[in-house]
Amino acid sequence: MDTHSTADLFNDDALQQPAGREQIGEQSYVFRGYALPWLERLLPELRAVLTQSPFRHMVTPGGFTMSAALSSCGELGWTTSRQGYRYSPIDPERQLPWPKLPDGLRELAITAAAAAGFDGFAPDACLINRYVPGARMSLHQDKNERDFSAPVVSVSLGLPAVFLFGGHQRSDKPRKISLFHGDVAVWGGVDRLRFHGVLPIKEGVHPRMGPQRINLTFRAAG
Ligand code: MD3
Ligand code: FE
Repeated sequence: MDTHSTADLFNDDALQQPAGREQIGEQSYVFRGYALPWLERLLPELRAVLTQSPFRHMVTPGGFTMSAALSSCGELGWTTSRQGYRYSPIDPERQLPWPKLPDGLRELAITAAAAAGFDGFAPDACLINRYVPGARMSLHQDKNERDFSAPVVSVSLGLPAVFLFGGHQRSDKPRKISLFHGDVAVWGGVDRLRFHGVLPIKEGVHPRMGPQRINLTFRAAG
C-alpha cells in the first residue's frame, strides 16, 4: 500500500499523536512518549512486581469478572470483590502485603505530576491493569481514594487504546483520546472526578510488550 495516500495522512492515530504535552482538560494532560526514556529502568521493576503479585481477574460487586486483569504495588492496592471496591494493604490472593513501589516507577510518577503542575505528589498505590485484545473498562469514576486533591498519573504500555474522557455526569458524551506505548496522562483538580473508560483493545502484537496493553495508575489513596 502507498503509505503517503490521503487516507493515511488523515488516519485518526496520526492526527492524535503530536509531540509533547497535550492538554485534554482544564487540569488534565497527556505527555506523548514521556515514559519511553524510562523504560529500561521501568520494565525490569514491573517484571519483579508481577513475579511477586501476578495478574488476576477480580470480580465486581455486581458479580461480573473484569476483562482487565489487575495487580498492584505500593502501600495500598485496589481490590474489588462481591464485598465492594476498596484499597487494601494486603494482596488478597497471597494474604501478604503488596510488593513495594519501586523507585523508578515512583520517580516517573512524581516527575510527570510536577510537569502537569502538581508538585508534591506522594503516590502510595500503583494499580497495574493488563488488557488483552477485546478487554475494556466501562465508564466509571475513580472515587475510592481518600483525598481528591492529589492527581492521578497513568502510564500506557504496549498496544494502543482509545480512552474515553467523559464529564462529571455519566450521561455526558465522552471524548475519544488515543493512548499509545509510552504516553503518560495526568489529571487532577477540577478534572479528578470525571467519568472515564477504555474501549475494547484491538487485536495486535506490540513489538516490545507483545499482544497486550499494560496501564499503570499512580494515586495517593490512603
Ligand atoms: C480519568 N484505568 O484503573 S487511566 C483505572 O487505561 C482506569 O487502564 C484506565 O481508569 C486504563 O481506574 C484509564 C487513564 C486516564 C487518563 C485520563 C483521565 C484516566 C482519567 C482523566 C480524567 C479521569
Ligand atoms: Fe479509572
